[in-house]
Amino acid sequence: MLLLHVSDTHLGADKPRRHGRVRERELDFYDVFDEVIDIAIKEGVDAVIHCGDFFNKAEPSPQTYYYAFKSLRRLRDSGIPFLVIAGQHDQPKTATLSPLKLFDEVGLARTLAIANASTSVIKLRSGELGVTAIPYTHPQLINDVVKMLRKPESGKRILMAHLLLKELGIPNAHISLSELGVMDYAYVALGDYHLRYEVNYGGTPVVYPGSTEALDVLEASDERYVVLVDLSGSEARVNWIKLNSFRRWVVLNDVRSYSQLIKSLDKIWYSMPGKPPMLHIRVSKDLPSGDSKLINDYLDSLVRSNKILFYRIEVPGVIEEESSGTYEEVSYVPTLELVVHNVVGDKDLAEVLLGIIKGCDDVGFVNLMINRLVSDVSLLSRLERLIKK
Ligand SMILES: [Mn+2]
Repeated sequence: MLLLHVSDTHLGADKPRRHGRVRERELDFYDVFDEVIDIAIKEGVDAVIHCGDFFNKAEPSPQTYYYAFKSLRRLRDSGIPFLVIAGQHDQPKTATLSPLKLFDEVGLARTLAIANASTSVIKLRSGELGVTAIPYTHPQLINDVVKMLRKPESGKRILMAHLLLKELGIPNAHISLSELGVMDYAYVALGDYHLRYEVNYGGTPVVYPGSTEALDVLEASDERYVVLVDLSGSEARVNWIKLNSFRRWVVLNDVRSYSQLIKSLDKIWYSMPGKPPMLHIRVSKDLPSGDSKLINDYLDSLVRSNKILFYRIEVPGVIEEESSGTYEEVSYVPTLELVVHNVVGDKDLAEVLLGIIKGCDDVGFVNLMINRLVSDVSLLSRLERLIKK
């Protein structure tokens, strides 16, 4: 029996959000989820198990539904069930429906746990799978929930949960491995922690695959994964599968000068796989004063030529946002109208010029626009000024 374990896909997220590139960033999350589906189909798994934060928020946009639906339909058409539990991001804040329920209703997912833990035995292609499922639960309540859990009565047993283990050594952790009682299970599939983590507890593999995209530079990693779990033998076997289509971060620490930055980046371009990366640089306190502007201008040019998606400069003590003037105003798909308006910077003049450009196969219309220009002295002198610039 083969399972593909994935978590924290955060569909609909566009983090970190940057001027003008929000849509491209959002598409990254859909791309990588689609790659996960490709892997599931290629490996011929019995089921995909998703450990929560499938969506980034409990009210996904139509676009998010569209991409989620498309990917999950491919999985269903290959006869592979999708088993999912809710993370805090999938749980509605009020007593309304979780978006995951919708996928249950149309037969694209089997939601095992949204607000309450559950135990079920699921018939899969190569046998029965017993699943104990714990959705996101407040850390103060988790021990009570765990005490009430029943083990599944038949099949290979796994535990799926969206929680933070105390063993991770981070604040707001939920529970420790011994409190969770993981030894009753052949495999423990976890979600909530966005980086890869694996520990073996008394023979039971306990695994966080990590999120499929980094939502922040602090989660940046050169590699991101899904986990192929083989439950055929008496012990679970864990295989880490590297994802390819996520967007990389380039993080440069202690940048001391403009020329040093250029040199470091030149080296990086050679080895950079995949999409244009996101760039985060931390400049040194003693950066020469003129270099700051040079760096900004250079990074702006990298954004414009699509060598990077965006950049962020961290100055000691402050986080400085990427601030490229042109990109703040140009929307994701720069239309002819936007480009002309941006270049001309004068609304009336832009309209006349657009009329001429767009009407170029309609001589009458072009003449009309030229007449408007010639008959309005101020408009004509504004055009002269623009040309001289
Ligand atoms: Mn998450």
